[in-house]
Amino acid sequence: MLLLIAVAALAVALVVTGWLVVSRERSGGHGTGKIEIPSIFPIPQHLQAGVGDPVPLNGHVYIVASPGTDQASITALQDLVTGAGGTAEAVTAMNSAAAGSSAVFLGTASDPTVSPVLKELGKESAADNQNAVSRAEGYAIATGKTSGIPTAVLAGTDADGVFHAVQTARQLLKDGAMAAARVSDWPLMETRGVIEGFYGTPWSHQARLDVLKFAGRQKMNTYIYSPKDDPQLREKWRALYSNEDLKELQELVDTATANHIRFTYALSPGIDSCYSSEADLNFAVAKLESLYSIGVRSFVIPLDDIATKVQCAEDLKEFGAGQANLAKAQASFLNDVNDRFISAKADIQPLQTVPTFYNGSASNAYKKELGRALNPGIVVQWTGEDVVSHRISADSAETARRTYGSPGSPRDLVIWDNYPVNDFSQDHLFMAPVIGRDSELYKSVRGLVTNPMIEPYLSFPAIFNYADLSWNGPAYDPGKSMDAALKQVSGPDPEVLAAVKAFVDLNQDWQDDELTPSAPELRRDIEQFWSDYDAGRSPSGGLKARAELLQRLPELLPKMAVPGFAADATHWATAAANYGRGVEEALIMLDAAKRGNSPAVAEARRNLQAALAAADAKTQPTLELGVVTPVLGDSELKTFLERALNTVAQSKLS
Ligand code: LTM
Repeated sequence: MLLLIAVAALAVALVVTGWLVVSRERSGGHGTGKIEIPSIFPIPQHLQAGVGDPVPLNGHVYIVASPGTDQASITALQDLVTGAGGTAEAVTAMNSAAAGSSAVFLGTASDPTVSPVLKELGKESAADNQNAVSRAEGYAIATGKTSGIPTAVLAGTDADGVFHAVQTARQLLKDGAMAAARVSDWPLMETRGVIEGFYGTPWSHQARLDVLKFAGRQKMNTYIYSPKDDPQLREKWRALYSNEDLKELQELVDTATANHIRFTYALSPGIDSCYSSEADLNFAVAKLESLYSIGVRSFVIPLDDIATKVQCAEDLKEFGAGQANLAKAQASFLNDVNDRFISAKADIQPLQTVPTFYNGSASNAYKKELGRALNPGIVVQWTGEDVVSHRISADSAETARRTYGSPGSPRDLVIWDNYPVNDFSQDHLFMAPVIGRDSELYKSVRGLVTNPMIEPYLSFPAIFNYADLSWNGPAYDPGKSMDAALKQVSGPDPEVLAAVKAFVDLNQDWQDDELTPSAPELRRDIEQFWSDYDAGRSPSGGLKARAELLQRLPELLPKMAVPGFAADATHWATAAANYGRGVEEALIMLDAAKRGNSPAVAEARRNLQAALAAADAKTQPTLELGVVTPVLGDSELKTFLERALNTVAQSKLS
C-alpha cells in the first residue's frame, strides 16, 4: 500500500513538473517499465515513449542533414545541442561514427538521407508517421540506434515540419539527453498566429522580433502586421516606405522567415480610398509590391472600423449608396488587387480581408453582397458573433462561412480573435487562459489569430494558449496550457514562478466572464482568513504569505526567463506590491485590535491607507487616455482592506 502511495505521489509530481509517465513494453523481454517523457506543447497528435535509451545531446553530436535542408532548422538544432552542453558536427551523410557520439538525422521525410532512418527507427509507428509526413507542416520523430550510436530522426513533410520537429525535440530534452520518443504530429489549423491589430501604442521593433521567435517556438506560422495606430498602414496608406523604414521591416520579415512565420502585411486603405479609382488601386498595388520586394508573401486588406457607407462621389456614381453597394465597391477593389497583384505571383498566400461588418454569423445586405461579389479565393477574417466574442462555436463559424460565401461555395475564414486585447480597457490586463473556443473549430475555419494586449510580453501566455488551441484543439486544456506557459516564461526558479502565478492570479477577470473569476487564489486566501478570524482561530498564514509575495513582485518578476514581462508589468506590479503592503498592514491592524493595542492599530491604519492611496495612483501611460490607474484583483483587494478597516472601526465602537 505504502509503495502504491509513493508511486502515485511520484506520478503526480512528474506530471506537475511537466513530465508524463508513460507505460510501455520494454524491448528484450525485460517486462513492463515506466518511461518518462516530457509534456509537449502544443500537444502532439501522437506521442509515445520510444524503445531504447535517451539520445545524449551533451557530447559529440552529428547533425546529419542533406544539402538544401532548412538552414533555420539546422541552426535551431545546433543551438539545442550547444545549450545541452554538447558539440554539434554538421555532416551531409553518416559514414563512420565515432564511439561515444550521437546522431540526429534532420530533413524532409522524402530526403534519401532521412527516409531510411525514419523507416527503421519509426517502424513501430509507421502508419502514424506516414500520416504525419503527408500533411502540410507535419513531422515525425523516432529514436533508437544507427551505426551503433544513439540516434534520433526528425523528419518533416516540408521545411516547416522539419522546424516544428526541432521545437518538439527541444521539449524532449532533459538532463542533456533527448527522451526516447515516438512522435507523429501535424497542425489541425492551417493558419495559426498573432495579429498585432489593436489601438494604442504599437509594439516596439524589439518586441515584434521577440514575439516572432516565441511564436515560432510554439509552432505558430503567422504574424499579421496591422497596428491600428501606425499611420503608414491607415492614414498614410498611399505613401511608400522610406528606405530606412523598409530596412527595419526587412529585419522583421527575415526574422519571421527564420522562425517559419509568415509575415503578413495589412494595408488598410478604407479610411479615405475610392474603391472605383484607378489611382487608388495603383497606390495599393505599388505599396504591396514594395513589401513583396523585401520578401513579404502574405497580405491582408482590412476594411474594419471605417465608414459603413459608400463615401466618395465616384463610388456613389458607380456603385450607388447603401451597405450592399459598399460591399459591391469593396469587392470590386479587392478583386482588382487580387487580379493585379496576388494572381500575378506564383509564390504568394491567398489574399485576406476584414469586412467592414466583420462579426456575427447572421446575414445582412452587406454580407450577402460581399459573399456574392468577392472572389471566392479571398479569405475573410471574422471575429465571431461579437467584436469581442466570449464564446466561439463551430456551428456559428459554419454559418458565417455560408454567410460570407456564396451558395455552394462557403468562404474560407480566419478567426480574428479579440482576446487578450485590452485596447478598450487599457488599465486592465487579461491574463486568464483562453476559454470558450470550440475544440472542433478546426473543422470549420482555416485559422485562428489572436489580437493581443498592448503589452507584448504580458501577452505571451495567451499566445502560448492560442498556439496550443490552433494546433490541436481537441487536446487543448486551458489550465494545463496556461501552467506550461507560465513555467516557460518564468524559467527554472520556483520562487519566480510563484511570483508570476500570484501576479497572473490578480489579472484573471475578463469582462465578468463566469469562466474567468477574478483573482481566485487571492479570494481563497481571503475567505480562509475571515473564516479563521471570525471563528477566533489564529490565521492559517496563506494571506500573509501572499501579501509578502505581492510586495516582492517588483524584485522577482525581472528574474523571469522573459524579462520583457516585468518591464510591461511595471505599473501593475507596483500597484500589486502596494496592495500587498496594505494587506499586511491590515493583518497587523486586526491583530493589534484583538489585543487592544490602540497605538499599533492607529499606526497600521495609517500605513494601510497610505498603501491604498499608492495603489490607486495613476501610473500607467496610454496613448489616448493619458495616465491611468492600473487595475488588478481590485474588488478583492479593496473589499478586503475596506472590510478590515470597518471591522476595526466596529470593534472600537463595541
Ligand atoms: O476587431 C477588429 C476587426 N477591429 C478592431 C480591433 O482593431 C480592436 O483591437 C478590437 C478590440 O477593441 N476591436 C475592433 O473592432
